[in-house]
Amino acid sequence: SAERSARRGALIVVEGLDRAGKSSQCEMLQTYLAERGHDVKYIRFPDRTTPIGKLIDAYLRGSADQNDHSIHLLFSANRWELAKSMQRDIAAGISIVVDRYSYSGAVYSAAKANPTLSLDWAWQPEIGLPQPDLCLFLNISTEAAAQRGGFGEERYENEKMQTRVREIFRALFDRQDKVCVIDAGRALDEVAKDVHIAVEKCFVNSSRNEPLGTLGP
Ligand code: Z5A
Ligand code: MG
Repeated sequence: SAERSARRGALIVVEGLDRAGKSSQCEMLQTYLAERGHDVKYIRFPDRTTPIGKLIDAYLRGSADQNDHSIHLLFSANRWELAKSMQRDIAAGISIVVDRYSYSGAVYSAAKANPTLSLDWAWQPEIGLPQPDLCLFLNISTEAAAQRGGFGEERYENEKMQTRVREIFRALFDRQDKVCVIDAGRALDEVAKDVHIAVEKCFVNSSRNEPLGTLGP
């Protein structure tokens, strides 16, 4: 109906620890939604293709160093540079599946245990970015993640960092609305089934009757 097509798109974020299967699930979700007639895009953060993204890529690969605070703000700036186009797409009825977002941004930086880089400090630059309608947290044990291949070469891919990231994700999601925790330690299709259920629910009772919100403190 005309009323239906006038609805804005949904902003769906997929978060989680390393190897939880975020990118795999994002791709499957994009296909699932497209097959059901939704206009849908898949984006990922960091977006390593922009000038800021190239700085982030060099940092993650270890070919360039950055001060903890500087790199944190670059990750955030990488989201801000896409915020307008995300808002435009959503208003035009396009749904967006986002692979990592502000939650990873705050958590990985806070996990460095830098005394002047608290979780609260890390969240501040995220305030005002588009607010997801749904955040799916793909939860996986350290052991199950390890079975999907050892640590990679990138900067944060070590046990000490990943353990702290796990704890801080938990602390952050205790104070966020609209978070759906999914057991990602199962087969791809089983995880996907739960992802689809959560997304369908979000599409039905959606905040999409209201304008897209912005992240608060
Ligand atoms: N970071 C940050 O510090 N600040 C920020 O603001 C942002 C990010 C946005 C790079 O992110 C780093 O940036 C990351 C956080 C930090 N640091 N770390 N560590 P990234 O998103 O580019 O990282 P990635 O390497 O693309 O993602 P990932 O977390 O490692 O993987 P994933 O996307 O969750 O999983 P996947 O690629 O879908 O699957 C991993 C493997 O497991 C693959 O071989 C799959 O085939 C397999 N897999 C997936 N699902 C399953 C199931 N269900 N069963 C069996 N096998 C599976
Ligand atoms: Mg990924």
